[in-house]
Amino acid sequence: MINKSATIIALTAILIVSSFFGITKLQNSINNTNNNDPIDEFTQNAGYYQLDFIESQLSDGSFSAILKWIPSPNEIELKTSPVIRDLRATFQVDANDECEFKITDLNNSRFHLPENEPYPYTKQRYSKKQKEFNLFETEISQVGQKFYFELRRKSTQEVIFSTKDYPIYFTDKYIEVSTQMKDSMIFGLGDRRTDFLLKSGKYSLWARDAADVDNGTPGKEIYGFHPMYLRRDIINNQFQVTLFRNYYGMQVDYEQNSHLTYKVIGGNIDFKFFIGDSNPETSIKLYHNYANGWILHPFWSSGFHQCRWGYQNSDMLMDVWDNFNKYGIPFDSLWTDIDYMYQYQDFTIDFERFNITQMQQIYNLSDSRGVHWSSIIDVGISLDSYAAQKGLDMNVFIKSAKTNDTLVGKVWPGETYFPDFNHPNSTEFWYEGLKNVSSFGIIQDGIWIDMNEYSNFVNGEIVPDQNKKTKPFLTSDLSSSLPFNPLGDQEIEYHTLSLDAYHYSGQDGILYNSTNGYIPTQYDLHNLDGFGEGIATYKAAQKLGKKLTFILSRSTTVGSGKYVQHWNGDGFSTWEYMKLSIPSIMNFNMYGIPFNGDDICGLMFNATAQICARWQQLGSLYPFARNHNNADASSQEPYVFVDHPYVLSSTIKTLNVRYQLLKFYYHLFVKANGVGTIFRPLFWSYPSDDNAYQYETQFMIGDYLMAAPVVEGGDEIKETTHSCVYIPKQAVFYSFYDYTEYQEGEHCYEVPFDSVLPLYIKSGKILHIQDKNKVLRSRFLDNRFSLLIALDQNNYAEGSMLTIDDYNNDENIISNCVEQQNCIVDIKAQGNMGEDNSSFTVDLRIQKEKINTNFQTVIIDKIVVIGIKVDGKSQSKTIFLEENPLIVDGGEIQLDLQFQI
Ligand code: MIG
Repeated sequence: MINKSATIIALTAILIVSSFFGITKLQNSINNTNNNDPIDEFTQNAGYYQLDFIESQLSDGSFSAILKWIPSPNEIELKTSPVIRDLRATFQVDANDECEFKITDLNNSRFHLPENEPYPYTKQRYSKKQKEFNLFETEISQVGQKFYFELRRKSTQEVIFSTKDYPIYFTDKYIEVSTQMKDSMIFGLGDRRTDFLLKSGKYSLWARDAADVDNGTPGKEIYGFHPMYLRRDIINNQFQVTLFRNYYGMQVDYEQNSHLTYKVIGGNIDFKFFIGDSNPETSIKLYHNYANGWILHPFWSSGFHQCRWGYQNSDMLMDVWDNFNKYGIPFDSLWTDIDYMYQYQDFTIDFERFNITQMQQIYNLSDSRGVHWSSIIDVGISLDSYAAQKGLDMNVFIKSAKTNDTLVGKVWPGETYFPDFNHPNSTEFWYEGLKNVSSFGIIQDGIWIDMNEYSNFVNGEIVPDQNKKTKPFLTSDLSSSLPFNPLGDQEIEYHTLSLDAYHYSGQDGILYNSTNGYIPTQYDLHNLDGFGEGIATYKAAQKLGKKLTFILSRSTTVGSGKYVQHWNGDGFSTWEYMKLSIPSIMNFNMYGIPFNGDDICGLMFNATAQICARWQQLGSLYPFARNHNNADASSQEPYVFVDHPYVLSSTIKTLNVRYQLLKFYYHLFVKANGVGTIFRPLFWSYPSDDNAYQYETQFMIGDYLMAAPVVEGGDEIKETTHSCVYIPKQAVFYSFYDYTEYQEGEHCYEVPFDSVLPLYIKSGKILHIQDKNKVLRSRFLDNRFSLLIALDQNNYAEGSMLTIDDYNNDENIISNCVEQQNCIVDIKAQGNMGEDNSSFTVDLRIQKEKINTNFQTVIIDKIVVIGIKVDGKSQSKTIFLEENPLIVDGGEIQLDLQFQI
């Protein structure tokens, strides 16, 4: 007591000299020390939900139960958020490895998203829905007792989810629910930039335009909304995925090995569980299947991309294009950022600065040097533009609750409206806009949708004041009345739209079909804004005749992968951001948007030569590889570092490797058929090796290749960096470059600045690569391959490849592969050492995967057998088949290779 009053006296002394602004601030902090946070006041005195009665029970284990709030005598209810006293808890078995647990109000009348397209929904899968086949079991409290729910894995008895020792609060705008988290490690809960293994902390989920690194304090979330996590039970080495199917803003308080608490400002308690096994991929595939899978990108987009904010005119584009051509840097697309537009207005080109003839030359794909045009579209529509008029006529903009008129915010072009992608006309509106862009004589092959959180330069909205010349911005009363701010000190309307802004209401709503007249607000739909734009853009692109679409969206949510691809958004040209790009890409693979990348060499700040070289090396195996820079940083195209020629030479070398692997990489996407991950952490292939979890910057491409990028600074004089690779227990890898064998443990070496990405082939795998030294555009990769057969301890290896000769024709890929997966052959090799130890044979078999496999001609003209053990040492043997190449064009192929060693 004495101490406290002493503090207050000291503060009063400061108040005398501080401004009025200062006074309010200090008083706030005094209030906080008195601890009258309404949530604390409520939860510290609140009652609990009692299990009133069991309503129904099914033989598969499903049930529903009625809960009743038992208030405590000294309860202090939240002013703006009354307790919902009567609830229904339901547990539903969807399959033997998939189930859900929900708590809703009795009429299920609170806002929630439908469970059908475009949203993720439960697919009917073949499974015997009988209790004894379930991989899980449940336990709930006794009738008349405080309600709890527990889900366990039957085989191990590990707890998957349990509210047993934690309260449940269900009020109108504040819901709290927790689960125990013992002996667990978790991954996910994005969108954020942080390590892959989630540390204890408070994590906000809310779509926001920001470039923060998340250290576990609230308000550090970024663009997307993915309330799912993958959990590993450490004791049993089992994996499962938990999705919280609630799209409202939330905060997750996580304490490693203890508990995880969701604090959310609306909706229902709605969990979906996917029960995998000891292979993390099993759980993720179940999750992706539920999330409607992900879409295949066009082949060209897997090439290298060059972008910059600040290519202000077509002369500058021409200069970049010339330099790429002159230096022979492989690339497939040259991007334009907001610079190309007329006064930053969507669907326009500023022809004064961007000469259409020059553009037509760069983007002419019949010229061997031509590249694809990818360009940005922002979500805000300038009030001054033709598109605004059109949009007003079609009534497709988000409305202000303050003016009951179109909401006005501010982005690059000045004041803007924002499309309401719930409006049935919005699809047509967006299509008209994109069609306009395609009428100028160049084709927009990559569509980049930015600022779609929605990002706004003012907080809330601009409200014109008739009496004053100024136009103040205003936030909504709704946000100030929320009992809980999931973003902590960060204002929830900071740089986005007012929460009370409203959307279209009607049965034909695209994102939400309102049947009872309910008008959805930004508060309900904020985290779906980018999702809505993604769907509209996808539909427009389809209508414009694109077959496989490439739409790069900054904001995403559960299910976005069916429509768009993604990049990680803004970051700095620092080692920290470079390193964190790796877990971000792994995360988006888990979220079901595997074609993802980070801005190579970093967006903000000046990239040093060393960072840019290392980032080009790392980025050469990002699924999506684009060098991107902002307007006020120094140039960072690979050729500008004239004092450090290693940037250019290592970029070319490492991109040549990318192009050698381009068809192999693409084949992994085709083979995955819209579910599963491609770019993965090391432990994905070695889940039972506890050490593997510590190497977060080593990554796997499928289950074939492992990269150990250099992500730290080195010796500027010697121009090398000391770097290590960890090989998991019992694993064997071979260098991709010289086939040296690497056995379990850590191996350290010097990596020159001027080098390729350290890369290793997993033993037991067959890669198909294209041994071309310089193919500068993906469309010039032919149908000739080399097989790299990396034998395991039993002299066995396997792989697969596509039976497609033209990857550039989308129609060809779609009709021969995508729908039925009928363009794949399996390749198997069994090696045998001759009796005399001087000859070795390889029995190579190529078999179609499906009866109705479509065969176009694929040629194998070189085979490298790696890992032949001679006197305990690993050797390799290269066999050239140029005279008599292996032609994969149907049937079964069997080849016996015999050679001396
Ligand atoms: O307010 O279009 O993340 O890639 O270069 C910044 C300019 C807007 C943010 C994107 C970034 C892009 C930039 N944009």
